[in-house]
Amino acid sequence: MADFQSIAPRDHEAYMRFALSLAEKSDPKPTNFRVGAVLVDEASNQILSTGYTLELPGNTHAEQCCFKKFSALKGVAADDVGTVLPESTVLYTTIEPCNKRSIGNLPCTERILKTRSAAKGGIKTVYLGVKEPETFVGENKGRAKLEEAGIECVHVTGFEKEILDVATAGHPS
Ligand code: HJL
Ligand code: ZN
Repeated sequence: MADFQSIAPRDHEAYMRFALSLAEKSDPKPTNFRVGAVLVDEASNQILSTGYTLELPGNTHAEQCCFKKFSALKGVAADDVGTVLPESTVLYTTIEPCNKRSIGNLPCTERILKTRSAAKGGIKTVYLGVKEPETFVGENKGRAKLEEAGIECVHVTGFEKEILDVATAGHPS
């Protein structure tokens, strides 16, 4: 992704707003949330990758799309994305990473943890805009699981209503 960008280093609100603008690109569906995510190298303030729900073919999540696009860019297998992420990589996501998925899909929490077990690099901090509503899986333990494993999770406040409005567009009212 281009080096130039207008978001100031560690401007978490601006990055969250950018993630929200990505979520808006996702097709509304009653069966999932519309989420946006951005991978950033916090040391260089470079955007490494972006993603939104269902951006890539299949039943893809925003965070999953971020990882998959970055691994493709770097020419490594999707499972090995942690080996090419800088040590200072952080993830912005409008909704906290999922911990439970329909059969055959790895939860994004697992994907994030796997980046840390790679030889170098990996996600060190997750900035999230809102806790996942209990609509689909009951209480999501994604954040708790990440924190238990030593990944810092920071709630960027102030966007909850907008994030949920975007996330649930297409749900029955
Ligand atoms: C996050 C996404 C997305 C969700 N959460 N963080 N990013 N779609 O891109 C969480 C929700 C699951 C449902 C259905 N959504 O998507 O709990 O079918 O979408 O595996 O539980 O699971 P599947
Ligand atoms: Zn997910």
